[in-house]
Amino acid sequence: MPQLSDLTTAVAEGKRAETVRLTQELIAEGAHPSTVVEQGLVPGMGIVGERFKNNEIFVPEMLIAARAMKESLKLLEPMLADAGVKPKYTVVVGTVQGDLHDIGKNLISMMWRGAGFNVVDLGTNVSPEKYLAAVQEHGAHLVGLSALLTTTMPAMKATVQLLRSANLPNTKIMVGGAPITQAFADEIGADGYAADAGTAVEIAKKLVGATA
Ligand code: B1M
Repeated sequence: MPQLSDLTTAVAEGKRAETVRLTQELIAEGAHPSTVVEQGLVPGMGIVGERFKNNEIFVPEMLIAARAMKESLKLLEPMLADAGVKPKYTVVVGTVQGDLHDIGKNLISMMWRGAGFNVVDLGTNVSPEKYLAAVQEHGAHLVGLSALLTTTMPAMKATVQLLRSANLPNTKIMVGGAPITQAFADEIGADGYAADAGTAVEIAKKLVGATA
């Protein structure tokens, strides 16, 4: 029987076919999809990040590992998003300008869909203006900004500033991503911050005033 640690190793080593196979096997053995994500896949990317920081691997290896994780997430998405409820709240989500990291943002989107939100995903490298246009077009109750680079944190701040200047009293702003902290969220005037996908659901529901 496969272990979650085997999946962590497969992602860290960028073994796409093995990552998919282990994901399938773990699910077949009864593992919960969010456990597979949080205790199998995410730690694998943590290892990749450490190795990259220590110059043991480079961008291509990071990319290969990311592809393996994405393949597995594709498989898990229907299970994570199977809420069966009619969406009542709309969330616009994206990774901020200059930032191409999308795995965390995609994971948050899946969890939000699973929690019954209508999610409008703008993708990566999203300019402040594009967020604003989408929020206005969709009448979003919440806008989620993700940033993975310290160098793109200013873009997050600029986006919050633009959204605030547009006076949207019914739209809450939520931020997250590896370098983001509650202190930074407070400093730039966001309404909410979450460190991980599970908390992101909890905070999003609280911000829009969802009861269930
Ligand atoms: Co990049 N990268 N990367 N990278 N990369 C990091 C972020 C880094 C920490 C690696 C390291 O040095 N240890 C480092 C940033 C350092 C810093 O800024 N301090 C880094 C760097 C430097 C770079 C480049 C500059 C490298 C280069 O080119 N020299 C470059 C930048 C490109 C760009 O964006 N302009 C780059 C490129 C890439 C790849 C393209 C190769 C690839 C991304 C592929 C993709 O996303 N499609 C990549 C990867 C894979 C990583 C690491 C290894 C993994 C990121 C990831 O997917 N994690 C990462 C190291 C790490 O994070 N340990 C690293 C898994 C994911 C589930 O977690 O995204 O953190 P995460 O999301 C979490 C939470 O943060 C939170 O919930 C999620 C689930 O728990 N969360 C939110 C995220 N968004 C949220 C929003 C919310 C709430 C919570 O509300 C709205």
